[in-house]
Amino acid sequence: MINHVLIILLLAASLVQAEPIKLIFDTDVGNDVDDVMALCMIHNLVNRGAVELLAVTITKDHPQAAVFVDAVNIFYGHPDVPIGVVTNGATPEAGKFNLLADVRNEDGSLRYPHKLQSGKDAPEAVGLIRKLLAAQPDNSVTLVQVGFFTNFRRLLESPPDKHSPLTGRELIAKKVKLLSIMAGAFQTVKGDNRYLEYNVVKDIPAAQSLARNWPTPVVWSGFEIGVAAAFPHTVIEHDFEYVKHHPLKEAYCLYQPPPHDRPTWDPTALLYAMYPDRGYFDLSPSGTVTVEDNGATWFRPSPNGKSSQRYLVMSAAQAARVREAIVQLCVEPVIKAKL
Ligand SMILES: [Ca+2]
Repeated sequence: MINHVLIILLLAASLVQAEPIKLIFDTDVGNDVDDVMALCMIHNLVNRGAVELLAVTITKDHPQAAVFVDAVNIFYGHPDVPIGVVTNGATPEAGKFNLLADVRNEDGSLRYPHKLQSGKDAPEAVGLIRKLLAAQPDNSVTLVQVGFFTNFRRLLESPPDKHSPLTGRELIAKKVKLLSIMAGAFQTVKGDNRYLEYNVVKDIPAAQSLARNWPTPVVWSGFEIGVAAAFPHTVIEHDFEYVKHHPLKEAYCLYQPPPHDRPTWDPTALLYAMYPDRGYFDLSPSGTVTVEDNGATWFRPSPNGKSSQRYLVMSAAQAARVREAIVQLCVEPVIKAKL
């Protein structure tokens, strides 16, 4: 009898729904299509109840970027996700696919409806993040950064404000559980062991400050990881037919059409943050990442184990699993009706 009770209790415990991951997604959407892959994955995880998307913040300084994000959010049925924008940020050019937000159907209606008319109407990112973090339980928020370091560096260095008496660094230490970053390179790339990775070189002082001063665990997905798990272009060609127009398929084709397997840089940083215990990746020893003045990233193991930065390591077998997980999370059909 006691054994039966114990078994029932153990079963009940194993069936307890995990709390959704509280996520802030920081992106330079428009500069490459892998940001859109990651955003679609997030929305499908929201629909599964696995993620609570607190906000999308943007480091691409073009007003159409926020409008495109708003359009994708609405496409997936999440029109109320807060969007924050950078001011005086990097890459002010338009990008290759954010213009999808303004494409119209033959009847004049928007192909991808949106509420925001311009990023200029969205709040500035750092104030928005401070407000959201202040309202969350301690040690509960996951940050995923797949663009430049501008917003999170400014968050780190922000002073107390009306949302919190804490400095940015104190607020992060109190509220943030993990920062997962797509940036840098931690393996030799094309024979170059000092590969200068795009997300770092566009705002090197910000990357240096964050790498030096961030107070929580940080995991870096280096350039080599996304390259080793590139997105199969046949998926773009065949697996979005459930809907007439899909923003990921159209963005991919505008960015660089099939046949082209785009690396999954940003989705790998997201996948690790969502499923750190599923064995998709291994982790380096803990240590420190140094960003040099030219943007090169160097990892040094910490002899005392006190530092809490690591980078992703991925075997060929893991790469096959990672690729498939990213594909399936991208192509999952949009839920049109509540269950
Ligand atoms: Ca990106």
